Amino acid sequence: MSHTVEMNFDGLIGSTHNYAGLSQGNLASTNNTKLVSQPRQAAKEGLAKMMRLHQLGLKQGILTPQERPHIPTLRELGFCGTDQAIIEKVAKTAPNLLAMCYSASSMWAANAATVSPSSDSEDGRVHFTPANLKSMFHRSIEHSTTSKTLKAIFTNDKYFCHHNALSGGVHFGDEGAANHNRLCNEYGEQGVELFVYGKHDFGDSRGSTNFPARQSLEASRAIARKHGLRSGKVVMACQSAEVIDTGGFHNDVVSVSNKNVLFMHERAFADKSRLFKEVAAAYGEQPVHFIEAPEQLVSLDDAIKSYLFNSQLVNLPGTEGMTLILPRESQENKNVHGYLLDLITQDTPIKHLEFVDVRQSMRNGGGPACLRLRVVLNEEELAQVNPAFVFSEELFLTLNNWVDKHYRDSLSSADLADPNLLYESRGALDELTQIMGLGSFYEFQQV
Ligand code: SUG
Repeated sequence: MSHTVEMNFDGLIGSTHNYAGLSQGNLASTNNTKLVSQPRQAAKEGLAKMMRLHQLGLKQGILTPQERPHIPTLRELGFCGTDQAIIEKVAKTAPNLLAMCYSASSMWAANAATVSPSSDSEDGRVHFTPANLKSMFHRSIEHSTTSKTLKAIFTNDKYFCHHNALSGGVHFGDEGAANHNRLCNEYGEQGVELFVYGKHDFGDSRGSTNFPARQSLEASRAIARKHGLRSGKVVMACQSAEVIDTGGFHNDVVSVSNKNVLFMHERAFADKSRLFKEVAAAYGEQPVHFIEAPEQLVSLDDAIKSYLFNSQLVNLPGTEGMTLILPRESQENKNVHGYLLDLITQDTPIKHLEFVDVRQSMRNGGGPACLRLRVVLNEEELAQVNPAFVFSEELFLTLNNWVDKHYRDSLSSADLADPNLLYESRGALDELTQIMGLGSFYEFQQV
């Protein structure tokens, strides 16, 4: 069998990164509303994280930011005139809408799509479904460009199959890989795909939540069908309502998987014993390690504030045992750090800790795991990936210089009304398409 790897594609943080308080139920987003952001710092933190993982020997890729502000959305909603006139008008009459069309939220690549490796799908191809992100307006405008980006990276339809984002409104609300885990012995072997939903939309209000439950069971089922997953190898599990109401808006805020390990908070799921039973039955003979952080040691509140589980659990080449790539905030929380130091001495596959700074993203509720989309690829598939999107030291340097040239040091909510920001953002993306060899990729380049 050819060697198969898990490649992480991180979202390059866009030049309009700001704190607009757009995501109800995401406490960082709400609590930091109108805080002044630092786009340059944000993008550099993201690039430094990619560089670190690349240096640690992991395959790293990149997803390009989307065009923001998104003038086509505003035109679609009835605003007309020059682009500058539209910005001025929306700033005066609908500032919240302006902020939504300015959000750099496509940086959170875990919400870009659900990806199923070729070893799980009936037709032996890698399947991609861009997430429709229906529950938040600012995110619901991402999927068509996400789809275009994924098609530009994974071009060969002999190996890759691209589906449209699910239609059907909030009943089919889909948040992508943030609510999807995969368990396997080796990446290249048949795995068990674990879909985690927050609501069952057709007529069942059990477990209803105060904060929005974003992923629906109906959406998860549709994706499993479309990806051609084998029925005995799919498990559907419900997020606990308590988690959603404590601020765990996506399942990747309270659990993370790698190979045969599911690392989670003990309260992450509505029915834990059923989940364990179903996963074990689907998985087969070899054991799955369910590693639970007990409430007594790490409260749900601490877990969500520190984003302990929004980490990347990885196997580093040449290193025995698994490594957790964690946000710095989980080192700064005494309880959480104490728990982690003890965890790596226990008899589990998790043996190493690595902390990264992604503070600018964290202030909008996006930790290390939110910033990446995992794509499992065998050697042949890997050879088909568009090399422009593969991370290298050279690309790191080029993009750092590009950020220095184009990004502002700081951005306040009032700055969004400044039409110069629109032109600066376009200037940056124009140069980015040259760096990445993307041609006229963005809508503003096509008029
Ligand atoms: O969808 N925040 C994002 C954070 C996404 C985190 N992703 C994962 N958990 N995988 C969201 O809530 C906030 C934007 C603002 O308020 O300006 C925001 O969209």
